[in-house]
Amino acid sequence: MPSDLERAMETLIVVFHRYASKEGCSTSLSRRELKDLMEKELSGFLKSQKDPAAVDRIMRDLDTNGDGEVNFEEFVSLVVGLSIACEQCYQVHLQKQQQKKNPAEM
Ligand SMILES: [Ca+2]
Repeated sequence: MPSDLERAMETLIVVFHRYASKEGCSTSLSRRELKDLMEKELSGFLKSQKDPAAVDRIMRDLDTNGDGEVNFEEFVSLVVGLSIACEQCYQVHLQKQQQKKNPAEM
């Protein structure tokens, strides 16, 4: 049985390849594949990114080797960045819960 973390890593790989295999090179995301992935898989996190230029900006930021596509390594940096932002929100959430439990200590 894979652990939660192992399953999360497997999911990252499977989701990346599901979108990367749609057109062109099957081991990297084109702009259209990246847009599709962000709209379908990150819609909750990127709700505010209605701006069409946002995809181009994210694409440019992620494409560190400058080949116009986003490979797995470049994709993972997006996931890591979002995960760090989420973890910070989670810490704030935990602190608020703590404050509710022990208001006198704060
Ligand atoms: Ca690239």
